[in-house]
Amino acid sequence: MGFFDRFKSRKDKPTKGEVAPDAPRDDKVSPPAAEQLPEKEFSEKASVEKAPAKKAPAKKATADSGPEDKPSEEGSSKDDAYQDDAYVGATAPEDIEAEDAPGEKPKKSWFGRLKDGLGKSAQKITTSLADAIGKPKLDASDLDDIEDALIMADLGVAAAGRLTAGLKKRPFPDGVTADTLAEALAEEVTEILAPVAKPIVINPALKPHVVLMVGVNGSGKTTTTGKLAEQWQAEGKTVMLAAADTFRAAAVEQLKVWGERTGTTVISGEAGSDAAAVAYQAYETAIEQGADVLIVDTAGRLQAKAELMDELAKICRVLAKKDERAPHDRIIVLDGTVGQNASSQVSAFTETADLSGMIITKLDGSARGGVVVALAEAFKLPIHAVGVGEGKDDLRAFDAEDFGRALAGLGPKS
Ligand SMILES: Nc1nc2c(ncn2[C@@H]2O[C@H](COP(=O)(O)OP(=O)(O)OP(=O)(O)O)[C@@H](O)[C@H]2O)c(=O)[nH]1
Ligand SMILES: [Mg+2]
Repeated sequence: MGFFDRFKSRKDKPTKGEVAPDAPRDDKVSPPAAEQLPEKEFSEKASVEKAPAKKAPAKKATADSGPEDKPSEEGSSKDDAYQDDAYVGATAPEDIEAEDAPGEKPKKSWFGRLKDGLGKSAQKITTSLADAIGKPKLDASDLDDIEDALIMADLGVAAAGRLTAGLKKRPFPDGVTADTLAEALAEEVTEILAPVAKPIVINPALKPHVVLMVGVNGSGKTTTTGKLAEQWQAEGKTVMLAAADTFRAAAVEQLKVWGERTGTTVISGEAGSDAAAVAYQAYETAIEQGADVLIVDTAGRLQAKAELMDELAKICRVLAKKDERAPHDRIIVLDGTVGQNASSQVSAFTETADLSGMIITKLDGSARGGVVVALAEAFKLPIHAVGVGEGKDDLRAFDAEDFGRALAGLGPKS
């Protein structure tokens, strides 16, 4: 069964926590397709979940509300269409506060978590350096071994070639030592990454600056939306969130939990309603309320599914009706554990949503973070930040030198 057949049959038979589109509803009306409506009409139908006056604690888990579902229970509340391929699991927001709980094990340092995340890639690389240690300089077979290891560590052929060419040119006046070789490699990697290490710059004149979050299922879009909201709110900006993942009621609930946690207003429509209409309504509301930033969280979609990619294109088109530059940032959220598949994701989403930048998540686990270098070399798109945990503070600006050092198995810069 194709995606739309499954989606349609799901719409006919509501799953737990969802309302069938044709079932009697409460006073809220699903917004009709955004492109068919005069602006005024569908701007009045958004559901606005006001930011709490004070940050409220997360709600306790309900049986099937989604955000609090344990990943292992996810199958019961998740649309079948999203069970395909690499779905990772829904957020467990009760875990998010764990870092603050007394008696919890303290979290590793930022660099420590990054190093863990790059561990698999770094290990392959440092092993390949061993044979060269003690020689006066790198010979052809050392360079071949290093190049192979870099490719195996997900850095891609182009970056691996560039890095080994860079190493070949380097003199080792005191001979090759473990330290001088790793330092040289870290510098070469940093050189590739430095030009793309750029934070998202919010334009205060836009009011709001619209940031669209896209990516495949479970890559970390909603969590990253929450983390960005936290950062920008802390900087004194007014942030609003648009729940344009309308496929699952649970997705809207998940974003609302982030809204509560970060003191951010969430604008949503009915589950199953038109995602583009919700995005448009949210944009209208954010303009009316003078918000600085609107972050639009979208549904995960596989890059190969044309219908889903068309829906994303429609969200972009509809937002551009208000301001032709909108969405002002179009960010792909990539799961750092997927390796080379990230490249095909970036290619496909660039075609549909003209990506302006990337955020790589899950670099705290057993990630295959070497792919970040391959992405930087291949796409030259800004890498805005990396995720190193599930908490609201676990998003860091992308630091090229830290990354280069961690990948070469070195400690943090002094
Ligand atoms: N360890 C770790 N987990 C993360 C990170 N970012 C997100 N996650 C987890 O990854 C899972 C999926 O995150 P979501 O934010 O729900 O992903 P999504 O892209 O919104 O998912 P869909 O909307 O279903 O496509 C959740 O369990 C998150 O807590 C990260 O940087 N590190
Ligand atoms: Mg999501």
